[in-house]
Amino acid sequence: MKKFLLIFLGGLGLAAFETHGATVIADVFARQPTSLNGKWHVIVDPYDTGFFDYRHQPYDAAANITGGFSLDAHAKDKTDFVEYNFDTSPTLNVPGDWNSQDPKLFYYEGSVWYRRKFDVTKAVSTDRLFIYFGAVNYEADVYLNGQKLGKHIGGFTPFAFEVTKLVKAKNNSLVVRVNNNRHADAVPTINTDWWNYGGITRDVLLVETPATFISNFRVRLKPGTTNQIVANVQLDGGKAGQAVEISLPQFGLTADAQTDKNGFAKLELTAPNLPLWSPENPVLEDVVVDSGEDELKDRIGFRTIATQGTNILLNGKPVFLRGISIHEENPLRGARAWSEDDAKQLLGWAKELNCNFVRLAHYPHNEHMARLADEMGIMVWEEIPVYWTIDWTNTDTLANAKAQLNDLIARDQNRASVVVWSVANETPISDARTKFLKTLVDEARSLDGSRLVSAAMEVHADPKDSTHKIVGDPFGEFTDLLSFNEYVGWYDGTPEKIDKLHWTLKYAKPVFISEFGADAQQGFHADAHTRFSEEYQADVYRRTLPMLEKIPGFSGCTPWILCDFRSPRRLLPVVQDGWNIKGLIGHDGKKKAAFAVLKNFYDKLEEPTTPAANKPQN
Ligand code: GCB
Repeated sequence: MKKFLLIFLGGLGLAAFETHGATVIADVFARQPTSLNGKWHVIVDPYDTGFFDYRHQPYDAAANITGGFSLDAHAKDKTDFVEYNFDTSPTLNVPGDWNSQDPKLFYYEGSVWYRRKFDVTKAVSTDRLFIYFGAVNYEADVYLNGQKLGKHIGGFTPFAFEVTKLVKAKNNSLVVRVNNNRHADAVPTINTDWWNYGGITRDVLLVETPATFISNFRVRLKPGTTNQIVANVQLDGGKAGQAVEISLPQFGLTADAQTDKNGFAKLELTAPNLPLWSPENPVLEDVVVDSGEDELKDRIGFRTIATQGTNILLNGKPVFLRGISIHEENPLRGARAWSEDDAKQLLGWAKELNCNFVRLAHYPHNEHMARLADEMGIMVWEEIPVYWTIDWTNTDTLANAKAQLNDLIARDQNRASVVVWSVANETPISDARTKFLKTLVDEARSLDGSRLVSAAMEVHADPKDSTHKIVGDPFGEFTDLLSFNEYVGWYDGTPEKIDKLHWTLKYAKPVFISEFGADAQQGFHADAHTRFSEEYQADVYRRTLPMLEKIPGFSGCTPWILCDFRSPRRLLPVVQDGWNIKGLIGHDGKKKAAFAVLKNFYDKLEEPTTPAANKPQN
């Protein structure tokens, strides 16, 4: 399998990255791909029998020897011994997690083999073909017609394999072994507060490209300007000196350049009177990237995002992030979200709350989310699943986290809505942890110096006074935001404690509260002292929001969380039953009382006009 080397000569110098056996194909939906979604035959294989062929020869992944179920074999006559059969096996929907599709698979963690047959008619005989997966959780071993294409690790980022030479006109057999076992050295690791949905959870596409194609491109404002556009274009399969053109047809603007020996070209154009993207005016421009043989069209917004002292500046003006955290789950189905309709549902609810910002926790969500956020005018925090405790000293674990960050940035770098890359959530302080995260921050900045980089950190209490909260994680030195999760009133005391809090912040940066909240069972009403009641949760919100307003530099928050979501850690019968119920919306889709409290706060909040204008100082 060909490896791609994507090289971007960004404004900050040389940033090169190599993907792990597969690559992101940028702007994949613009290529009018053939969908391979639908019903796939599946074999549930808890003992990984399919990794051995039916005569029990061991499968050798390192030597790339294929065997077992990947051969999609059939008994040739009545004496032949084949102990599996995709044709007579049940089916599951792709995209889709397996847990919500079959009660027997609800808690299942292990391997499932998927098979789909397809025919191919190429539009142009010299074109290339790729099989593209939006995401597979967590490991995918992919085979076409019995040949291994490669392996992908990481449950939330896209990958593609070239199949030009392997594909036949008729009856191709695409087999994927999906395994969602949790591992101590993986990203995320064994313990998470969300459901470990297994399966081919996003679109599978057959993508046709010209022999030399635009594998990736990045178009954005030149740092420090609002009327200069700079574009990096990467061709795959070409020679040096290939002409590349970028245009914004509605402005009559065009620039061209030639590729270097790596197939890379950098272009610049001046665009006076370019309207800037913002939540109030989420204007997207048609952008066309043309390499002669290949052409891609996208709709891209232009804006700047920066910090200055304790302010976040969008297009040079202070902005308050009226946010909410979201998991990639449709609560009405109790299933992994994946479609444009799911994205509309989730972001529609965020809009109802009057949000201008969402935190897509705790891993990369599907591409529709950021694309729709671009159109709806919602700023986005995107995150990789470096969550709680990770194997901080393991170099493979770091490489895995870096690869997920690379793939996320490669996919969403043209989305104006995305303003923050988050490299972690609630990671306990240690030197090894700080070193690990610092490497990720450096990586994010070298790939994309045009966005803020952060992480959801922890808060610590003064040992002598539990109402004195200290935000002093040494990692805070390296992030653009001072972002942290706090649960005073839920895990830490009762709501009255919120009123007594006082804070020491060790860094003069914009303060962003990435989580606070409380459990509430939708429809359970009691007094505000009764845990799990809507009134208790609403009281936590009522007390927390004015308390946060007193923190100097308070620049936004994403309370936990928009909707209830499934979590195997939440075991209280009747009340939780396997759901984390901190949602402002229950898993019946009904709003809880706290929804209105947050909405009311956001409705009344005045946009900061001068630095820190709406923030009372202590
Ligand atoms: C957190 C975690 C989040 C949990 C949440 C909770 O701090 O970041 O993943 O779901 O608390 O509900 O406890």
